[in-house]
Amino acid sequence: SSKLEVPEALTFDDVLLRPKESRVEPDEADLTSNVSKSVEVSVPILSAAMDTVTESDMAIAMARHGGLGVLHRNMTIDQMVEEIDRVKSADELIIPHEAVVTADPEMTVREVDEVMAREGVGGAPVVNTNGEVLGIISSTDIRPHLEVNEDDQVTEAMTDEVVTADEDVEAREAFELMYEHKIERVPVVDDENLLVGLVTMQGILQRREYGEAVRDEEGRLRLGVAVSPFEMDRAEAADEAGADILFIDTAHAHNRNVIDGAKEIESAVEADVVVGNVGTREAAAELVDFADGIKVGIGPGSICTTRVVSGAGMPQITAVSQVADVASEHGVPVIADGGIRYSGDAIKAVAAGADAVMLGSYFAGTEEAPGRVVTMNGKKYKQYRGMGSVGAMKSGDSDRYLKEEPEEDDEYVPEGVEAATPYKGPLKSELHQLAGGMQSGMGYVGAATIPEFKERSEFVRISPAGQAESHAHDVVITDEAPNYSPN
Ligand code: RVP
Repeated sequence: SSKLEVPEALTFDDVLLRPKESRVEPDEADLTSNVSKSVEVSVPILSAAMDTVTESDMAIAMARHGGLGVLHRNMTIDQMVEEIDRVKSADELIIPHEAVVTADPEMTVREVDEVMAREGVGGAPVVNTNGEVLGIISSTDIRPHLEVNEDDQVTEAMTDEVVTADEDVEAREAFELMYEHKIERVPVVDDENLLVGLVTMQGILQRREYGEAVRDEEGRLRLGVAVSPFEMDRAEAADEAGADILFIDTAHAHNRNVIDGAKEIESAVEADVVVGNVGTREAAAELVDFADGIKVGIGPGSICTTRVVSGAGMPQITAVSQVADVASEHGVPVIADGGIRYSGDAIKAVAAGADAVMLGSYFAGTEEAPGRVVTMNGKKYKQYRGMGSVGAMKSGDSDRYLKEEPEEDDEYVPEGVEAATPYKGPLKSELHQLAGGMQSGMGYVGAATIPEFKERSEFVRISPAGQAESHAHDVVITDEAPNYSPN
């Protein structure tokens, strides 16, 4: 019957990139790409919105190293706002007024010394009750050999000719000021000399360390935040707190209610709105009119059992390619989400049409992922679980896989499992391997940029024999490579 004349759908292991003439050295390949219409990243890699993958620590590390973290939504709105604040203030050039440790002019030298020690800072603007900057005191001003009496008022020991900067100060200018005056910190003041914030040398040097960091117009790290299509207050709170992209986070976005909710959110917020997940052309066609990005993946995730439990899904290379066919015509970026085990999978996803990739299991074992390290049989692991697993559904108000909370465990119909993944150390080296492997792929295809690669790359279809040949075979591995483990 015609029902059995079925189309074929492919995934990562079914294809390889066809090598082509090249003048591109891998380390010169430029990975700059777009995650959504207005957010560009240095490396097109996102960490998944899962409660064992992305909280503020992960989001900070991802953005510092050129990618983007997407905060999960298994937390209260208040917690979410706090997490967003942590990311947004992590590398701020100007530490805002509320967060600056200040000294009161009435304080004694001893009191100020104690405050600075307690807060772990080396200096503090001296500010009167109106918020006016009277001077600045640093721990070097009050060392005993300077013959300052501990009971003196701070105003006697402080520097009162303060070097200040105004609100639109930039990093270079602040650096030069500090260099010229041999100082470590510069209060930022408004026209009336009221304290607005503080720039520190330490802060500037830290920012310099992360040359590829993904930042907003104000120089703050960028992040994405997962929201439900049915929770306007969460979406608005995330937007207000400074989320750069809201990810409408569903397991099946080709659903009328989801689309209506997503549209409503899109028109209420300033942030870009990425909608997902989908896996077909028709779904993409519904989203291109309003979405700033489309996320693809129905069942490819390592901890995902959707395809087995529901019988529905779409192998990821075909899913990405179908969605990208439609989205690219409308200039809407596509994110390939789930199923990526190796850097080669990531760059295959880009060849299929993705502008960026999202990974869960790859990052769940890193130091920056939430959760603690456990040891089993002498090996270190971290917990990793699907957001549709019983554990994740129970611990949050997540409605991605669930509308109403059951009372008994066995009433859940999960679409994910709870697992453990080898502990991997800091994110930085994982990201380095992933990005480096993607650049190698670009080298084999002869493409210097992501858009060029999407255009130039071609697939060959491979057999199970070809697949076996691809992996290390007929040997016993003696020294594990940092970017490869069989299975
Ligand atoms: P992976 O990188 O293969 O571990 O996949 C991560 C992705 O899996 C997530 O970004 C999400 O789209 C999907 N996911 C998360 N939870 C579940 C589930 O419980 N089924 N699936």
